[in-house]
Amino acid sequence: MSEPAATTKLRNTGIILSVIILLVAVSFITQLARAETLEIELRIRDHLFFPDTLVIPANQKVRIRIFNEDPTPEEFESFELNREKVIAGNSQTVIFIGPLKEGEYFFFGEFFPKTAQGVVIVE
Ligand SMILES: [Cu+2]
Repeated sequence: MSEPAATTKLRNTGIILSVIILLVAVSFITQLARAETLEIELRIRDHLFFPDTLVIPANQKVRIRIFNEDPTPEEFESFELNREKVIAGNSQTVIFIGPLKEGEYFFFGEFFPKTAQGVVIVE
């Protein structure tokens, strides 16, 4: 049994509207997520961090893209940030930190701890 053409048309319009609303909602959420995550870059060169001081805002999630420009591997390590990650020589990785309270959070390169040192200042 077929339903009247007007009912079918109404139902299709409803489905199309739902899809449009869903797409708008998804793009809105994506933009929100993008705006909330700040990205900063950190480089390792000659077993040193550049910059050695990263200033980030409190209560915000931050993506740190770490480039290891040395040919040897290094491990980003921080007890205070509770992070450790090995980065192979001449490659990059990403770590996420935060949201954090105001303060200073030290980090170092576990393979070259005497030279590779830095701090995240949250303010
Ligand atoms: Cu470690």
